[in-house]
Amino acid sequence: MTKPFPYKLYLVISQEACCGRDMLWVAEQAVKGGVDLVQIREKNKSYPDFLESSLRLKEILDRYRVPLIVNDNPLVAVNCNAYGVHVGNSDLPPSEIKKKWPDCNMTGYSVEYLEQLSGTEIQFADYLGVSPVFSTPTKTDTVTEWGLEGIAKIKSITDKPLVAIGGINETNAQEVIQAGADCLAVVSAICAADNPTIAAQTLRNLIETA
Ligand code: TZP
Ligand code: MG
Repeated sequence: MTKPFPYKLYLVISQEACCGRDMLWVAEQAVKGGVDLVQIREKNKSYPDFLESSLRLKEILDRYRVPLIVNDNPLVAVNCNAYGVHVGNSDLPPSEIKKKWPDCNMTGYSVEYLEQLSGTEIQFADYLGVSPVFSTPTKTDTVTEWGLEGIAKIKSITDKPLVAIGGINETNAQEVIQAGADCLAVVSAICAADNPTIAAQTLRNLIETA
């Protein structure tokens, strides 16, 4: 069964991606511009630091009623009362998350291989990350570069909401939506923008007029 997925612009944020600026400030500016879902993705933090950053971020997002998703770590997600968790092939699979954490509202699952679509795990995911759509310096340990054709292909196989990620910016946002993505996820297009509010507004407009 597929739950409604009303989100259009998904910010994936880490302190490192924010070019020396406070991640909490960047997140708040982005939400003011139209980001409607936020994922905290901290690959190098200890558990206590990851949890502390997540708690702080959640406090801000709660003010705007924007849900928080935690990357990789269901324990952090549970302990900061996040809305959900996002996992990939090297993490706890969605079926296990649903078993261990039945109250989890949303489990995102990265699709990196076509074979995943014939496996059993995708049925336990609430959305699929099409990862990456385009190659990106933000994440270099990627497998398939799906491209626009990849989005269309995945769309023809599953009715799960598709979140496109990887190399998405103002120049390609509309074609990614037109190819079948339900939501765009970005790191650098917002975290590295001089003005994260304007960057988010611009992307949001492009999505809505695609
Ligand atoms: N997963 C697939 S690509 C990516 C992640 C986390 C990074 C996307 O970063 P950017 O800067 O939006 O290309
Ligand atoms: Mg992961």
